Amino acid sequence: CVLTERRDGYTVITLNRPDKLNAFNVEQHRQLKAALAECARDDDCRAVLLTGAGRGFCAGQDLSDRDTGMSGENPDLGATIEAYYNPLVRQIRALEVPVICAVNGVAAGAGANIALACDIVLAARSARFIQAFAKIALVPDSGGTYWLARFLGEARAKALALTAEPLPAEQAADWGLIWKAVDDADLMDEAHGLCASLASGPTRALALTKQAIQAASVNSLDQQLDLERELQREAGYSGDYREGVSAFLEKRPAKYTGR
Ligand code: LHQ
Repeated sequence: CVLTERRDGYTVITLNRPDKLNAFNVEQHRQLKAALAECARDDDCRAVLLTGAGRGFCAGQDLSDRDTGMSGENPDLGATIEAYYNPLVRQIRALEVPVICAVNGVAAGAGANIALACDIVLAARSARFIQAFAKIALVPDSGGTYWLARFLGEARAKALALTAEPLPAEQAADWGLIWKAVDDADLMDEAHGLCASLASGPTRALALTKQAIQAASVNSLDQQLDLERELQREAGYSGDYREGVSAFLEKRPAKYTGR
């Protein structure tokens, strides 16, 4: 239920349970985790493109799946989250290559929040983001309360989470929740173009940049300045930095190897 495809420099991961709008069962969690781990191991994978098959991106937890440990008299949903969703969000944030999400259709519940965990989110204009949790008497998870509060501020975060109203892609982009909304027909071309371009970029510097921006939300300015100094030190030792400066001075395009 997860397809992976190697392209030149990047890997495409497609959630593939289209009849269920790619809702997560245990197997889809297992396969996605393995696919992301393989991307982390593979030096030739310098970006990841995450998307969904069919008309939806992901409808969150498969509410009909018994194996996820979420049904029965007193289900421990905390255990489900600890076993599957939290590790997935952490895995995406820790991956040392950019993760691009192409939200091809509805993204609901944990499906919306896993998209928001990715580094750059493009969405088809017809796509909607739904914090569906309140509809089934649950709390936003997979970082939902963190992304919403941080990207949108409390006013919009609370309204979206408490009402579970769908947020159209265009508005999500206008509000700064995602990078951009793209015409449906152009979504995948644009996402592939972005991945190809990032995959031929200075991968190490991009990883350090991702790390720094993620740290910014909890650091003071002083801590962040110190972190930037250390990461810049590391970037400065890279072959790609030498190449970047040489290419600039020689007025030619840089040829980055990711090292
Ligand atoms: C589904 C689902 C689905 C199963 C569509 N499950 N079949 C973490 C840990 C522990 C516990 C619980 O949760 C979590 C995290 C979460 O993600 S909780 C939130 C779970 N997700 C939802 O509540 C969203 C449920 N889905 C919907 O509200 C709608 O399907 C949306 C708004 C996403 C799309 O609506 P439509 O475009 O009208 O499509 P549809 O409802 O007709 O769905 C198409 C099919 O997919 C349908 O099956 P059927 O056999 O009737 O064609 C749905 O039953 C199935 N499906 N989401 N989450």
